[in-house]
Amino acid sequence: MLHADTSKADAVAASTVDLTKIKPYGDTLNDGMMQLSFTLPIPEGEEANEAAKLIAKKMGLEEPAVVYSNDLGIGYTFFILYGKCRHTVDYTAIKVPKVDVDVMNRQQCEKYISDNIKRDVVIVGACTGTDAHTVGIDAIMNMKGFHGHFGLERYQGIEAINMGSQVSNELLVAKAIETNADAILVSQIVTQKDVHITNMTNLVELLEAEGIRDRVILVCGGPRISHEIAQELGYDAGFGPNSYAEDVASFVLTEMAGKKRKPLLH
Ligand code: B12
Repeated sequence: MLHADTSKADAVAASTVDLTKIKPYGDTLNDGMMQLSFTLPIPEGEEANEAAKLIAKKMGLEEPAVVYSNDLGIGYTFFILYGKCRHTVDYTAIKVPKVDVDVMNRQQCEKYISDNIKRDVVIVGACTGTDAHTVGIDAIMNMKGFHGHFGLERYQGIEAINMGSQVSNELLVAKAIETNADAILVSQIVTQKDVHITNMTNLVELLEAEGIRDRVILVCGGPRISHEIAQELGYDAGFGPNSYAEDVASFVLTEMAGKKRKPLLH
């Protein structure tokens, strides 16, 4: 997408890009220039710079240059390098599985509830297992939301129950049953030893054991979560970085109205 202040000359250049062979852009189109940063466990100096350049070369960067290096104080050095990427990708061949929903804004969601669902929608959410990163689930559920997008608590017609972080799957399922939840939201960041996969799969198994998996809409999110991963793990949808409450609300509401799910107790 071109920014509003992009000059006409740049706009012409962008329209002539061969989308089957795109590569990074620095100064002139297709120059391949890119910047990368990393840390090496060696002290700052000429040898360290050379090591950083060799790493970049092995990664396929041509003419790598160290433009910044900083001694981290413990025999480690941080680098920023520029270099030319020689690879291209075919942008036209890319297909990313995405949540397929027309996103409504908050007011449209609220109208959708009163027109189509005609009762309050209950959504229970938590950051589960050992994961203590509350900010993501708060961004989606809490009143103030994220980046100027109000959270679900702000939506008329949605009862949003945010259980916080380090919530066990058992507790989350119990809460969903107690509140007759229409949807369960799970936030997961911690991925050491794929702990998020075990944890997220365990939730699906618990819901199945309770016989309620097909009666709740199950949504997950987090910086490493994609719709594809979510579906592989048995979830209805997955949301990654830069998702907002309206994305989730639109999905949950259209799922509720579209599919004839038998809700928990409604
Ligand atoms: C803040 C922070 C912490 C804080 C958390 C405080 C809190 N109350 O949340 C503290 C200090 C506790 C912490 C601890 C740890 N952290 Co930390 N932390 C971060 C940090 C800096 C920011 C995360 C954040 O708040 N992002 C902002 C939110 C808004 O973004 P988000 O979570 O992606 O959420 C958005 C989407 O993903 C999505 N979303 C998220 N959840 C959900 C849920 C649903 C249902 C939906 C629809 C959408 C959705 O919507 C949100 C808004 O768009 C990140 C690095 C970074 N810059 O990302 C590391 C990071 C996440 N932490 C990391 C690590 C390793 C840890 C520790 C293990 C460190 C340690 N060795 O102790 C511990 C783990 C503690 C634990 N038990 O979980 C790693 C994770 C690496 C990985 N494997 O992916 C990161 C990436 C840092 C890094 N580069 O290494 N951390």
